[in-house]
Amino acid sequence: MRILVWGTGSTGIATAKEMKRQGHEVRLVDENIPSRDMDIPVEILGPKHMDWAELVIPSPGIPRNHPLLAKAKRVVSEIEMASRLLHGKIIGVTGTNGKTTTVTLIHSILSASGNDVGLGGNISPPLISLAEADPAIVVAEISSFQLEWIETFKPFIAVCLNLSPDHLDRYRDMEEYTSQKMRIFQNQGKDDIAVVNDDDPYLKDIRFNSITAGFALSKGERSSGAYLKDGYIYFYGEIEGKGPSLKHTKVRSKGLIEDMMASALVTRFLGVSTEIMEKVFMEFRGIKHRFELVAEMGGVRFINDSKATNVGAVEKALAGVGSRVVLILGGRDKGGDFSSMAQRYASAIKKAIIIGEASQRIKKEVSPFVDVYMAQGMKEAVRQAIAIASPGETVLLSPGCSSFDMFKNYEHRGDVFTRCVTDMSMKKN
Ligand code: UMA
Repeated sequence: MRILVWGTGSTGIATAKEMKRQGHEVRLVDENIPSRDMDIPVEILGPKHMDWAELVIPSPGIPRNHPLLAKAKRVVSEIEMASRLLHGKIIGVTGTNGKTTTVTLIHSILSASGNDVGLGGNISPPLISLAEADPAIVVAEISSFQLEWIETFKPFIAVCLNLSPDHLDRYRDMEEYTSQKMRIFQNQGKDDIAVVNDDDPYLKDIRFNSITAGFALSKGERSSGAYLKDGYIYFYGEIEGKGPSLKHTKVRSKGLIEDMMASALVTRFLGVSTEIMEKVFMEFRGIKHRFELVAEMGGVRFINDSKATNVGAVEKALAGVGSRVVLILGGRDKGGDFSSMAQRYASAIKKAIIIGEASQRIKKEVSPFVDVYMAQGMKEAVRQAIAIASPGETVLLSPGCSSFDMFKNYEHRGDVFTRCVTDMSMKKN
């Protein structure tokens, strides 16, 4: 088949390689000239490519309404192609926040219990790069972008962790964003399993054709599920029993508890013992750039939550922090509502230090409720935060925006924050 692979990021490269390995005629295109050396020839995309291609596989970053996609004969996403090549069971995890933590936990629990298990998707590497190894179980982090062009993609267990406004620069409104996310369940049959967060207002009333399991802080009304009691996860329904303790985990936040409940529920369905789950939870130290404790200086904790690229994630971080906070936020606007967040957490936020392209809008929304300082960049933001924070308080980078106005990506933003904190702490000592 003549396949056009669009995008020279990690998805495009992995897809082009796999499609060639499968014997297809492949052309790799991009609208921009790649800034690094490529081992596959790249062409600059034009309308002629759409005439040539029988199938187009766009990378997740290409907007669905791109005018050139309208000229394609057929479009499918990379995860669709990957799922056709993978023969093992797919566990797909989506949601606005906590996806990476949850897939990491599920993968660790399944590995610790001796399964042949692969990990990929939005977390990287792209799902399609697992096709060659073809593990017995694949744990896949799935974004709404990746779900846009699926046809038959069907996880055996599909999870939606939560929904809050995100990517509103790409989707018309929350309804459109939600409907893309719900596509993870659309091809599931009655023997498949849907796992949802019953404490989430967008998810609690959703019903599916598949076996549906809910997780929530208290016992729900689904046919099966998980809840929290006396520091333990309990399961009910066909998987009933006492689950792992969460009393001795090293990191704690509301979001992490939910991620652990979802991971426990998924792995319980796969028959993993409580002891293995508990061991993995106890040893878990958090993931880089996701509520990561990077330093403690003069009684002040510094947390790098650079992956919080939407306001829902900022709220989750604030809910879990457990102290007053000097909050560094801002970047490229993704259309979130900073005003409700600031109102809700006004007493917890000592000062909001705002950086980046969206700073004027954020200032307007936040300043009626909390004190604001406008910083020129990360260095100034960290310097101010150190000057403002008192012992027992936390400096939290949780931007609620994407990073592309000032940084290469959220990892780069988190690294710059961490470096500024470390440099300034060294100067202080
Ligand atoms: N491009 C165009 N035209 C466009 C837009 C982009 O030609 O209109 C080209 C760019 O020039 C570039 C390429 O497309 O060469 C980039 O494609 P991409 O942004 O999809 O980059 P990948 O490296 O393939 O990364 C993607 C995911 N990126 C996005 O969803 C934006 C990565 O998620 C994911 O890790 C990777 O695939 C592997 O699966 C990142 C992300 O931000 C981390 N995801 C969002 C999130 O988590 O909120 C959904």
